[in-house]
Amino acid sequence: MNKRFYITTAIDYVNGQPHIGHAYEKIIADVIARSRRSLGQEVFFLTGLDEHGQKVQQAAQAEQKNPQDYCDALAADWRAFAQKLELTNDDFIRTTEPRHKEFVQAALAQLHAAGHFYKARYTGYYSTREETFLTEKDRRPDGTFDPAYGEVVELQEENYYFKLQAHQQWLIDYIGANPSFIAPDYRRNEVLGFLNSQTLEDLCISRPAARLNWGIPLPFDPNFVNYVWFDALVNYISAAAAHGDPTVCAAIGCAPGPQSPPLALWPADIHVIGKDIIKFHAVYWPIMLKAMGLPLPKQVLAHGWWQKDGARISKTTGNTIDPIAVINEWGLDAFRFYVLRELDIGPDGNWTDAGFKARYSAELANGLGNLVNRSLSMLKRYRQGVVPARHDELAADAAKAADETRALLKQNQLQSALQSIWGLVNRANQYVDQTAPFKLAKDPAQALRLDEVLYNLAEACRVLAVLLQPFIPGTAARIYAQLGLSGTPDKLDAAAWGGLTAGQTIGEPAPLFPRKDV
Ligand code: ME8
Repeated sequence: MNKRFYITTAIDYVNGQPHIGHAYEKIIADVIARSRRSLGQEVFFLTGLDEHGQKVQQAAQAEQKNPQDYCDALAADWRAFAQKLELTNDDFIRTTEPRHKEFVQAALAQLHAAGHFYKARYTGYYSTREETFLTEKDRRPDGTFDPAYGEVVELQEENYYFKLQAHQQWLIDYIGANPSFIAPDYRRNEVLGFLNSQTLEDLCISRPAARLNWGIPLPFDPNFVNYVWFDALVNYISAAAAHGDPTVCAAIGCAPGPQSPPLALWPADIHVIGKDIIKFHAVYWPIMLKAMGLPLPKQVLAHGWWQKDGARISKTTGNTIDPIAVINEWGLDAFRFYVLRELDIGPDGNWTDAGFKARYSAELANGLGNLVNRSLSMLKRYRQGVVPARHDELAADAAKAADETRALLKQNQLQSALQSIWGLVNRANQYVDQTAPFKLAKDPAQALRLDEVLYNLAEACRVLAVLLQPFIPGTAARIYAQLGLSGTPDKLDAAAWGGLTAGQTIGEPAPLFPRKDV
């Protein structure tokens, strides 16, 4: 059984509709998943929904629905959203599914039996919005708590705690010895800075069912439900167990599911997450896994946050971007291209409608779209759509783009890969201007030269389709179809120059990105 390249996203809270941040993260993971398949790896891509906890319970209450009905209705919207983004996820996990709940209980029972939990009484402050306990250390200099915590109440209650402190030095050493565990680098340094300067507080892993009942009951004490973050993080291994992953099933003692054949998934290769939830993934999650006797994921890849017009995206201030509206107006690939080209994985990004339109116009309509349309239209007009004999004038430029893209995709450098691919787009457009095929066509003595130019252009378009497939798969498929090629350009090896055969007939050219008056 070959281990698959296992990539996951954060599972989103179902307390509202998806926004650009959710879309961005899922597209990053999808492009990496498609890239790895294109490079010949077997991939398993997981995404899903985080359905328990106070946020969801309160959102359901606000709509006077029972939480399960509320989640079921919204889950349909979120699944449809994944389809709208053309995600190639292999599974979609919901934390209210029996397969997940049973697994969480098995993991909790095992950790409890091994002595990782203790029960204690807590007196202090609690942020309902963040579902987290606060201490005096969390107060700002003026004595108040950050408004991001929402209402902070004083609380006294008994709960179960997970012993974290004993693992602190191990985790510091692990992160030090595995520099690619947290990416980008500056996020690793932040986590190390935190771990080196503060003593880890034990993690409260329960909530009294009397206060919050929308959660997974602790198997050893039904008066409590599991803290939503513990429940949520476990999705990455409960899904693996559901597919019969031998490593997870051996550690947790769960029976593999009925599917056949079982898949080897764990450890995950990449958890794609946002910067705000790095502590959960790079501190709590590794310690949970260690306590369960499981290897750690190979990488936690943290992206930044989108803002709009320089301000934090927020429903209350109304500066949201509805990805579905953008996709309906401009097309999915324009959206996928913009978020990946505009923002590298790491820093925060700023969405402006003007910036979106400028990239659409310059890079998609006038760049790629114009290149493909004029290349294929000229081939149709001057050679009845029949591919001339092979010629290698742009072969070195195409090989450079392909080699760079291959290397960059292996490092998940999506933005740089797009820059490299556009190096070829621009070179080919420049080649049209330099060789002026429309002039060559007027001179019968230049017929051979025109053949050469037309081959180079058509073949450059084909190579571009292959390189672009992970990013803008619909467009890549359209370029292939317009070239008269069957199949999909889904293997990077096909980027080798010379794939178009002399004598084959292309299909119908049609604009890929219609120009819009903006
Ligand atoms: O945190 N820009 O769920 P969530 C970019 N259920 N990314 C953003 C963003 C923005 N403006 N807003 C949110 C949760 N995100 C938990 C995760 S995983 C075991 C549990 C990202 O719906 C955010 O960083 O609040 C996170 O990675 C994802 O969207 C889901 O956020």
